[in-house]
Amino acid sequence: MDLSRISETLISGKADELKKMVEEAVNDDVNPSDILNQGLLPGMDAVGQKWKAGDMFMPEVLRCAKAMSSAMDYLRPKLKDDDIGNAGTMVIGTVAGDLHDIGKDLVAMMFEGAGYKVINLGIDQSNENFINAVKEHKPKLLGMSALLTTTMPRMGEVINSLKEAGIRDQVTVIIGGAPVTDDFAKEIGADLYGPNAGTAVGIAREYFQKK
Ligand code: B12
Repeated sequence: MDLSRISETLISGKADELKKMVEEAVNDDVNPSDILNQGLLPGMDAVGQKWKAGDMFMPEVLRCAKAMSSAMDYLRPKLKDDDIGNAGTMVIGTVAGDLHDIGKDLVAMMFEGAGYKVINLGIDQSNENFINAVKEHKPKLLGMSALLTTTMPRMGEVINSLKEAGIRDQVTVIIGGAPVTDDFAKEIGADLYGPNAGTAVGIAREYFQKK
């Protein structure tokens, strides 16, 4: 099967058709990891790029994200342990007082696709929840999202709590969200800033390669 057809169907946001195609590919003995890496991920990447360029609007992006999510629900159990988690673990969540999760979930999906085991804490996560999750899962990456200028400071507080708990150097912190900037990330002592789901994985990859 030509896996670019999977990408195209994902970009068109047709969830049922996409799931059918992914099932068909699995039944045709296409390697599930190829379906992910050569079909779904390039598709989702293109969605991110199109949105950034203003060629796609939010309702369409959401349709694509839902289609990706339901295809992943089917594909995930078929991926080998090697495919999931071989890049490391990522804990991600939206900070306390903030209920926005669309962008965070896209970021989570991209990292999952890139081979991370992603623990998505959800929205409105207290500083304590972030710290407890880092202690419990010992992730390579901690991702925090904030969409409100009023909740951005929570990110700095979590980083300070990591320092107080003596575990700051055990995890790489990546932050993002519409009002977040690279300067803000530097100011609060985050390691990385990801402007969007399409580029965040690459930014993290480059960072770990240099490290
Ligand atoms: C959808 C939305 C909502 C939805 C959220 C639904 C949901 N499930 O998420 C609802 C209706 C609930 C909502 C509520 C509110 N919202 Co609202 N909302 C938006 C809106 C229109 C779109 C956000 C979105 O989903 N964008 C699409 C995604 C794909 O983009 P993104 O979130 O930016 O994420 C990308 C990047 O930022 C990055 N990223 C995001 N997180 C992370 C994390 C990491 C680790 C990395 C690397 C990258 C990354 O990658 C993502 C994908 O490319 C924005 C406007 C805007 N243009 O941002 C306002 C906006 C964020 N909301 C705003 C406001 C004020 C509110 C409310 C206070 C409104 C009210 N008066 O009730 C409440 C607050 C609720 C709360 N406590 O959180 C303001 C914030 C203003 C400010 N500067 O603080 C905005 C900017 C609208 C505006 N212009 O006034 N909102």
